[in-house]
Amino acid sequence: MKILHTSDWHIGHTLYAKKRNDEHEKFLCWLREQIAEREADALIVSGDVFDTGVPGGAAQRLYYDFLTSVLGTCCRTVVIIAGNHDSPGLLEAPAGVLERLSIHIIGLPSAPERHVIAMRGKDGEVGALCCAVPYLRKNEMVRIEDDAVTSDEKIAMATAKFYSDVTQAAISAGEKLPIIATGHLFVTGAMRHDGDGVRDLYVGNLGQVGADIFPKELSYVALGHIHSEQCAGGEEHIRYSGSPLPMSFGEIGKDKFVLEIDTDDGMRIGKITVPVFQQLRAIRGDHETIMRALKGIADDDVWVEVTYTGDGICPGLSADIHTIVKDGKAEVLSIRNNAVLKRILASSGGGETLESMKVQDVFIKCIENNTFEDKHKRELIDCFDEIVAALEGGQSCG
Ligand SMILES: [Mn+2]
Repeated sequence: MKILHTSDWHIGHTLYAKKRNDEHEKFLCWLREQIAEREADALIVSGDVFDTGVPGGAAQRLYYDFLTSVLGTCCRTVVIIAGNHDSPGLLEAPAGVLERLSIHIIGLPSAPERHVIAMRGKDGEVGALCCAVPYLRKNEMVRIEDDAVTSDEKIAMATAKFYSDVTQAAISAGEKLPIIATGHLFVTGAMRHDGDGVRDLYVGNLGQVGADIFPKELSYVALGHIHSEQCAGGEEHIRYSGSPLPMSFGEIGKDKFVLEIDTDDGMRIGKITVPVFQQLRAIRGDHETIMRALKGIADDDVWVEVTYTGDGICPGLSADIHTIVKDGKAEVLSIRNNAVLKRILASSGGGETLESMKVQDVFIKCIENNTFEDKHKRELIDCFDEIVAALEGGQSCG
């Protein structure tokens, strides 16, 4: 059997204020072509289908149009799990209808056997089993009454137990078939980079687990949550497909993939490079550098992020930038003036520069310069983290 693994579509995502529906439409059209050309038997989407728990009509339309288009291909099974950005309820609402079409939606954890999905090959026979495990929220997990372990350890133990139970259910359902699991979580050691839009700051939600929580009977683990393609815990068969679109300007130049797993060829894993559907460009420098770079790309169909790093405050920066690009195709989505922020930092003392600090550190510095009680400081920092997470996701928490 040939299975395609993808995740973190984030349909409905915006880059600054720019909607990305065109890119998603192109990606889904391309994905459908890949399914047909490669004669894939199954498709697994490992969470974060939508960017928010309340996706708009256009975003949902893209999703359902895609599912409809897949029905006309050789792909006989589609498995979709909810990620931390998805509303499990919204995703599962049409599950009954979609199941009739062999499109399986798993939003919430339930009885282990309900997570086992048969995937059929071209001959119509079951060729592999999928243990479809969605993003697991702490409050949905088994309570472990043991004060000797921390809350994070309890979540990791409950997660491991859930994977073990579902894998056992698969083993009893069909002997000797390859078993493929899904997951939407952070496996220890996974690589991230700034601004990749991955929320890992959720208070009261799943933190991280070791790759050793996945039972050894699993032939492949199709993971979502991390936006760059990589294997987890050094295991080739435990993999993140990564998001198909760059989630921020920080990901410029990084290849994006959909993974192809062949169960008949020793679980061979192939990487299919996703085309770039929208050119992005980040420009940093002083006034002259920025103007020169913008002049060079003004007529290109490109979205630009500008960061001014010169010494002067440069009050006319925005106006100058808009004059240069106003008649071209290039669109400047963001202008950040670091000089203004540098001044604020300098006035608060200390030798830090903005470049060397994380967003959260800057906020903590502001908090420290005020007289708050400790417990209020903690609350404010938590709230701030939540806002940052929401902004990185492009929407409010959901
Ligand atoms: Mn994601």
